[in-house]
Amino acid sequence: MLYLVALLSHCLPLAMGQYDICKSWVTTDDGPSWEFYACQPKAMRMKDYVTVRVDPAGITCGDPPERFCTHENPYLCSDECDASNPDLAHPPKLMFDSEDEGLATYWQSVTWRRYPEPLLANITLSWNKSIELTDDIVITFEYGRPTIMMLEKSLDNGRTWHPYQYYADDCMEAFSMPARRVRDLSTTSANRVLCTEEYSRWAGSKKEKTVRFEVRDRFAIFAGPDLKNMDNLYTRLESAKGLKDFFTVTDLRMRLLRPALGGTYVQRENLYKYFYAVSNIEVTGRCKCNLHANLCTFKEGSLQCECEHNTTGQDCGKCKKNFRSRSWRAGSYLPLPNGSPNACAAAGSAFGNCECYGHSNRCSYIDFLNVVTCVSCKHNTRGQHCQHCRLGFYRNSSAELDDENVCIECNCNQIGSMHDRCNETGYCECKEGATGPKCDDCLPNYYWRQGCFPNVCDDELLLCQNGGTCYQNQRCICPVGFKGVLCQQSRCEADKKDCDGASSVRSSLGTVLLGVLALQLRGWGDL
Ligand SMILES: *[C@@H]1O[C@H](CO)[C@@H](O)[C@H](O)[C@H]1NC(C)=O
Ligand SMILES: *[C@@H]1O[C@H](CO)[C@@H](O)[C@H](O)[C@H]1NC(C)=O
Ligand SMILES: *[C@@H]1O[C@H](CO)[C@@H](O)[C@H](O)[C@H]1NC(C)=O
Ligand SMILES: *[C@@H]1O[C@H](CO)[C@@H](O)[C@H](O)[C@H]1NC(C)=O
Ligand SMILES: *[C@@H]1O[C@H](CO)[C@@H](O)[C@H](O)[C@H]1NC(C)=O
Ligand SMILES: [Ca+2]
Repeated sequence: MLYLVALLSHCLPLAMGQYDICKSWVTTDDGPSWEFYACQPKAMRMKDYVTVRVDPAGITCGDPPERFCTHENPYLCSDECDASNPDLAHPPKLMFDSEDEGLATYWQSVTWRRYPEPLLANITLSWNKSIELTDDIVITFEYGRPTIMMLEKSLDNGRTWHPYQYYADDCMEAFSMPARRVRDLSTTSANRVLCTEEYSRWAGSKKEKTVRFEVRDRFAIFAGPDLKNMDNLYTRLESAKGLKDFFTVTDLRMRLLRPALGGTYVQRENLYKYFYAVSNIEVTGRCKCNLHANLCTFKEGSLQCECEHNTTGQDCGKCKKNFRSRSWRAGSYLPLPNGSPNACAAAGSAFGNCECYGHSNRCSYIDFLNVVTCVSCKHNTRGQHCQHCRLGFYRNSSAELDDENVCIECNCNQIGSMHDRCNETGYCECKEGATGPKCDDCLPNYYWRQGCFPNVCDDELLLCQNGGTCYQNQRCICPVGFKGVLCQQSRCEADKKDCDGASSVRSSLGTVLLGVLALQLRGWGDL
């Protein structure tokens, strides 16, 4: 186990002294006891804990070995990339090493020999842990910065991705977006995703090497140019919707879309000078521990918060077992300067022994029953301990009693079911003819029309008579001269005026019986 915090804190620019202890032993009038505070780990160099993936396969240069040249020396293509020779290889890990000797080591892509097919590469960084950025992301390119690239982020370990920033020498042309600068954002737009031209223009490959995602400039909107007023930033992070999440990531992806062109158009006769080379990716941030931990350690290949306040989980995102008498809450930066720990409390610590499985924060004593009961059970629970599901909900058998998803809505079909309650496995009680767990299907020989109705006709038992045809099991379409549910009745018999005198009596005993049967079937009057 590696305690990273002390190791790295001295080299970080953003020294925020606040919120660095989770508890202290204090003496009060009632004697000594622990006092708890909102707390967070120190910022760290996150590149030390990252896993990287470069796509597509074969985009890294050197397999097979290949020559390349630089924009400064376009006709001296004597440099070589050879994956099998450690001195000439440029694997992805060289984006994260420390370059103590001052010599740049870098990942390099193949050259753009397939021009005009675009030269595309994705560099995906994953931490398997939510991280809150505390300083700029700085990507250093050797031999020139891409003319078009994009930064994306994920908050759910790479399941979904969102644009973070667009970079192009011409934002309108590349992304149909106006060019903006982070410095020009305001308090209401601090988390806007924008396109910037500041890092993509050609300035000579030695001069301007870095591409930034400006975290400090965005913080400065609230905390002032030198980040002196961190209190204001922390207040905003608590109150402005989505602002904290904007600076939180589990993964980052650089989508390299067009390499440096040396300030001019692509020269087809010399494609060996177009490629990507990244020597460093600096990501500074802290583990997100929901203000319940001040240490974050690297265990079994992943960062983990050392949770306090009787919380647990990778991000201290839940209460420990037996500490669930109120629902879990993140700690808060407010009120300043120490914030609120919002610690989890032991079952039984509040009121006698009233466990509410985390579905209620409040217990109440009912005098005439002499019981303590949970008040306002949330998450669709009910009962003295919020241990039952509300009517219309059933118990999720794969969830524990203290899970927010413990009660699932019955979701009975309003028309097909008797009521909106269901049994323990989620089955609703169906009206006649309806079936299925939610009563949204019909039994055989029934058809659905605002509920299930028995078939009037089918092609086996309930035949339409006298040459009538069965329409969708719902009615017989009768030939001229016949009517009735099963066309069993001659119009002559029913109404002598319909008769031209030439019709004969066709009704047989069988059709009369079928007619009676059909009339008795529920729903016939609807037709
Ligand atoms: C890069 O990732 C994006 C999704 O973020 C994907 O659509 C694209 O195909 C990937 N490109 C390469 C070259 O793998
Ligand atoms: C991610 O972290 C969790 C919790 O520490 C761990 O259980 C899981 O194995 C990790 N996954 C990977 C792919 O490292
Ligand atoms: C967490 O639980 C322990 C053990 O019961 C207790 O001593 C401690 O005070 C609790 N901490 C908090 C923040 O509630
Ligand atoms: C049941 O609970 C599990 C565990 O919390 C959850 O993953 C799942 O989504 C829940 N099922 C439904 C239908 O809500
Ligand atoms: C719920 O109802 C369905 C359908 O009637 C039945 O199969 C199931 O066994 C019932 N479950 C329980 C727990 O009663
Ligand atoms: Ca390097």
